[in-house]
Amino acid sequence: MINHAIRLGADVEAALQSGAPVVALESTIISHGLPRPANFTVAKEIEATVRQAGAVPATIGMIAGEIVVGLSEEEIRHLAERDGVIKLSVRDLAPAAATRADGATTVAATSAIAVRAGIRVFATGGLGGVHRDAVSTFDESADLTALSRLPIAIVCAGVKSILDVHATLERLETLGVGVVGYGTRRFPGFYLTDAGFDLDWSADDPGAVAEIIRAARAHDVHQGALVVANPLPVEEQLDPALHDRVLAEGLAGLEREGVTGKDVTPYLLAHFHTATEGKSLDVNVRIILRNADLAARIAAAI
Ligand code: PSU
Ligand code: MN
Repeated sequence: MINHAIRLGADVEAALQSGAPVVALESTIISHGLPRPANFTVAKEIEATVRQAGAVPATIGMIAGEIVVGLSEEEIRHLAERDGVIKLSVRDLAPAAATRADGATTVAATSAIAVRAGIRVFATGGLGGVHRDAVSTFDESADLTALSRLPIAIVCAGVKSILDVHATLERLETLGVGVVGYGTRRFPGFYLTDAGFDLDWSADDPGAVAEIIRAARAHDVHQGALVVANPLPVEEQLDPALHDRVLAEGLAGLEREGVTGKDVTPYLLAHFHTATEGKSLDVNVRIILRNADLAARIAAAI
């Protein structure tokens, strides 16, 4: 019989035991969201950023069927460089474990594992959400339903701009997921600073976010996640005209090549990275590093 316990990295275990701040990090962004060889370098930079800001990074993924919270550098390299690493949402974890697969966890799976391990702050790039053609395809990321039932704060630059952002915000409301703008009352648009929608709540520093998290814990009434939406400064965003053109091409490519389901997001991100000649990659990396830094400061403030 296989032992299906979750393995904690040594640093993460020590930090959780002593109550030191820990930030969860996902691995799908490494295996499926960023191109090689930058993905491995960026994964290491994300961890270094979390450490510099005073927290312990816990990159989460699956190695040979074992869920690991706090992957080692060699394990991260494995997920970054190997072919056949599976994109794992929550529902995939058990079959992947039973067949001893190597897998990278999405926002949904990473948050579920993080909460199980006792980690309450998570940094990523952009959330999954409602896809633009969801009315006919029903394609809505499992990130949304996972966040509706998980007490975790997730620092992101909004939802990916490849999605129907308005519909995603409506679903977040329905599902009871909190959304607070970091230093803004406008919802960020991932590659773009502003997705064009107002927010009801904002917080201006890590302490203010930590206070919201403490209130939620004390009340023990709201069980869903808190999305901390951290926009890129305008001068660092992708050129909006370039963004709109590349996105339109990418969406047409999906149709032409018959891409559906879990391949849609990786396809569109890869299209951006090639069609912008790496400009979107630079922006994506900036987004993730800024979110990692903020998440660490929030974890330290709790
Ligand atoms: N954000 C990024 N890059 C990514 C993703 C998010 O900047 O690769 C990944 C996350 O793991 C997220 C997933 O959970 O895309 C959503 O995929 P889908 O739309 O198939 O649910
Ligand atoms: Mn989907």
